[in-house]
Amino acid sequence: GHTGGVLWLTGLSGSGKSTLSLALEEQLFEQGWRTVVLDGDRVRGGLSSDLGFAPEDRTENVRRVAETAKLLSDSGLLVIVALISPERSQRADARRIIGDAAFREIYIEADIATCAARDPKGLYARAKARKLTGFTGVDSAYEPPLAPELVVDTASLDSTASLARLADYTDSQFSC
Ligand code: GGZ
Repeated sequence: GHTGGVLWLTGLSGSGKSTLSLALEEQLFEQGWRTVVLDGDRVRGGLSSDLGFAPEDRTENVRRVAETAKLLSDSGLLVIVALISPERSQRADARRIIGDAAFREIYIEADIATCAARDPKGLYARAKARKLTGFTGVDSAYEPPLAPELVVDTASLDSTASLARLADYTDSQFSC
């Protein structure tokens, strides 16, 4: 079995947070775990549809997702959060809301050149052409975690190895 808990995946757009979240959820589901994914892109279609990408809007987005993750984690689910959550203070707030016992900060690390080369939605191209402003990593800051519980370097690991690292860590922390 497993306990409740929150895997908080932070990283740039295109670093692999969403892809890894869904792959991990699928693997855990096959092991009989009860999981939920809270992905920024999806949260912004509903729970946070009134918010944009100004720093204060991102802070509110992070707060809402952290409060939701806490409710779900407290009822025994393994919650996988995939949010850029660019500021250290935002992630510290999430940790405070959720509590140290359940919260694990996971840095999905890929340098900006790698993310911009992947550019799955063409957002980096639009940001560089100044058709999109305030884009994280281009003209809005991303503060890398200083002491994350886990780093997954998706620029050097392939998707299978990245998933294995994340899944092994999840087992080590939340199996019982
Ligand atoms: C960053 C943006 C922006 C700006 C739209 N900056 O890679 P995606 O497309 O699919 O996921 C990104 C998503 C980021 O939302 P989050 O809720 O994770 O951000 S935060 O935690 O900072 O609140 C990206 C898209 O939204 N997107 N405009 N300006 N990402």
